[in-house]
Amino acid sequence: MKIIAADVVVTSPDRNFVTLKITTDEGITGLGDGTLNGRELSVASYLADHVVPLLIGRDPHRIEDTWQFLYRSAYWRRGPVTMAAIAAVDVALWDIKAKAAGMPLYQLLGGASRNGIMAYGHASGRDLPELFDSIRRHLEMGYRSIRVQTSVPGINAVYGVAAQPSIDGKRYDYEPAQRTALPAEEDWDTRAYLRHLPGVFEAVRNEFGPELPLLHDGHHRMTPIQAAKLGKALEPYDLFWLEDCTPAENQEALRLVRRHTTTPLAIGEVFNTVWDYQTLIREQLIDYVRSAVTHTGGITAMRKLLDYAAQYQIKSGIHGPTDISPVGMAAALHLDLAIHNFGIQEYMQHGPATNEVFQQSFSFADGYLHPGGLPGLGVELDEEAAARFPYQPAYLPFNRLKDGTVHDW
Ligand code: GCO
Ligand code: MG
Repeated sequence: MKIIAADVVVTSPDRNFVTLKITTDEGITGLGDGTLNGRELSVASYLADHVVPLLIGRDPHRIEDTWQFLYRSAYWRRGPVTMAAIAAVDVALWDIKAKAAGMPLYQLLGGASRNGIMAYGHASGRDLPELFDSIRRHLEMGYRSIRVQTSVPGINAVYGVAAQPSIDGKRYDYEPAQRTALPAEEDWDTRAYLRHLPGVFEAVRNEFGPELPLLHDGHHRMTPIQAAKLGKALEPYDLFWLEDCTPAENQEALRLVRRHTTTPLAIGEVFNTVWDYQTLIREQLIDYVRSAVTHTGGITAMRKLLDYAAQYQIKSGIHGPTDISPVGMAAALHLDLAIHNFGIQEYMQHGPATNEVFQQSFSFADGYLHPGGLPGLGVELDEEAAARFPYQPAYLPFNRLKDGTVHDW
């Protein structure tokens, strides 16, 4: 089999997505996700200008060789744009291989290690009643594990909190990127957040009981000592995890957090290679790996990263916000089903326009996702529908402290 074409499709149904479609001389096609929120066009150019010409004529079955070739022959290593582009190729090739084999992709990764994939959804509220409503709505939608984000008194806009409650009761309408020409400015105060959050978790536990798995995302905003303090303060509420408590590119910082708290820690959605986790995994400073298949070099690289983590009893918690396309989500689900050290899968639901562009075969019921039984990833791209939604500039916001200092968002 030979690759005869590779097309980059940029579409913006509910938000921007970058998709690579690889076509073979035998008529089998494969899809890969290269969406990088707020930097979509860079990945599209990396693919179209520098990668697609290298793919034509290659044997699509040689996935490991293609991965190593794209990684090493660029000379320049790592980085989100490069690794998202490599991921798009890698996932498209796995899709082709599985379609050629006539099997759902998870079968090629070793087969199912479980019956379903436990998923968590994002509840949020500006105050407790709104937060409780959102949690109830997520339970009705089938979620059995819930991430809790809440406004903080004195701060105008906080990461993860929907501007208004969902109208149809079915969709979660928090979307990190905003369709603005420039990034929006938000405000932040870590001390106010640290004072407020433990009380919120106490109220949620009192209302929903001890069993419901609860998660929280610190979104890189704390110093190590602040993160240690928060982890300790949240211990009575038995979190499933505290995510991105510090800007984790300083891996050693987690030693200090770990020394002070038994709250489980999840890190890595902004990482893109196994090297970003070297100290974190070897010293067992985290409990969950948060990388996205889409941003970490695809299934080939994620499998290696998660196998490495497994030796240290560290589990998966694959990134799955709306900025991972249905193609990237499907790739995550096949991997989740196959690996032994699965932890949990993030699942933020896409909107109707996205579901029209990407026809999907996964299911979600009673807390569990399943990728379905179609050959390959189980996702098809409707290119005519995609063409109806051209790219729209959209950016993630950023934070400033009260005195004007730029802070992690
Ligand atoms: C999460 C993430 C996202 C990111 C988003 C940025 O845990 O789901 O923090 O919401 O903010 O992916 O593009
Ligand atoms: Mg996060």
